[in-house]
Amino acid sequence: MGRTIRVLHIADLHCGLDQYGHNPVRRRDSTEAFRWLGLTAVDTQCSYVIISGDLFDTRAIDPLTLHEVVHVLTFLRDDGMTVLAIKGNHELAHRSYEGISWLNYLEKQDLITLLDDPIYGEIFEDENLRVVGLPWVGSQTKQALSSIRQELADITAVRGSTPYTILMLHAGLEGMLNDHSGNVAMSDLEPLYPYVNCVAMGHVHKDYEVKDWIYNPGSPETCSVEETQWPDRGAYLIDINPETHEHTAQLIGRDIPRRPFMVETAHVSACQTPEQLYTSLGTTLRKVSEHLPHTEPPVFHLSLIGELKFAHADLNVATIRESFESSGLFTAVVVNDKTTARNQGITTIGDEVPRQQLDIEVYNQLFQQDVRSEAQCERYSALTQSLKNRVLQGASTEEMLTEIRAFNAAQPKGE
Ligand SMILES: [Mn+2]
Repeated sequence: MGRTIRVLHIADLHCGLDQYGHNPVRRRDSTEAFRWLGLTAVDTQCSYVIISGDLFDTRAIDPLTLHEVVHVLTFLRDDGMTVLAIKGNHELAHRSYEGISWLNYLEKQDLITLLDDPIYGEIFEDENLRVVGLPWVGSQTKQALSSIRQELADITAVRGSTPYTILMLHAGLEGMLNDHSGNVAMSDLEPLYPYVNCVAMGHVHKDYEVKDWIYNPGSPETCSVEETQWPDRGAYLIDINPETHEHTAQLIGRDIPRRPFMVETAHVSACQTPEQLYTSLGTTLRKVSEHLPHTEPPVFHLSLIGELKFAHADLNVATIRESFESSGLFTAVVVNDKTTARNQGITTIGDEVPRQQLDIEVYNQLFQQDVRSEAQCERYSALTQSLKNRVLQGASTEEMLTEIRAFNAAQPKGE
């Protein structure tokens, strides 16, 4: 067994991701993950770091993110590491008419080697290995793969042998996510098998590998809550024997100290009023606070589910979010309203119904959706209709208030 060279394969770091509304802690989390991976590459004596697209989250990256990324790339360069990158779909030119992305800037600073030919792929080669990189080209990927295969076949015909070869690709592989969509299929990649020892993918944020040949590490940080279901994702350490062309790949995503996420659901159907719901969520907060991760403050995702017993207009998602935020326990709080309305859907009423009667019918159905007004929906509807007529007749605010006060005073007993 000859010498082994080690490669850190990463993608989809999305450095600078502005998640949950200008949250500086979350922005920094993305570059912290990159820093940890850089330190790991040094500690594990990698010779190469390959970044298969989406190092940055946006083509218009902010200065602090650039500074933090440059810091990592600088210590990698000082350590003698070769860093190879391709552009992902998030790294288009800063100004399209000039065609220059921040990755071109990093290359001009001698911090990365950018493989950037969108038609034939660009080839890097040294004494250990060859790397072919194709930037994100979307629907042109199949055509480009065919060109790359032809180019590698031509080179092999001239040289008579091939070095260990990695293909870097930023593309979705069909069938790897539930929606089965992708830019390339296995049948597009298979013709490259005689010329490529390892396909190092990026783009899909879920980790996957196929036949000890295709590797996709997925995102090291969590770019959306759906990604929390893939806890192993984030990076591969690939050990290559350049003589025998054998390799082994180890997924090390679980070791990345990424921001913990807590995902909870709250059932709203037992709550008859907004106040009861807020009380119940207070209990949820107490329970959650007893199970906090022992590391960093987590991102907290709360989904409200079930049938809402009161009017949707009285469900104040911002207030709920603020009540969790004010606990100071979380890095960010997200509240998703997935509740359904009672007596859902306004039933259709015939065309011939007079306008006033149609109005009453619609008001009745709306008031029936809230348990607090359901029993008296006809009284509420009559009041609404009367107030509407007054508005149309140009009544004063005082006249309207007088009617509402009279309505409240006549409230049936026990209500
Ligand atoms: Mn991505």
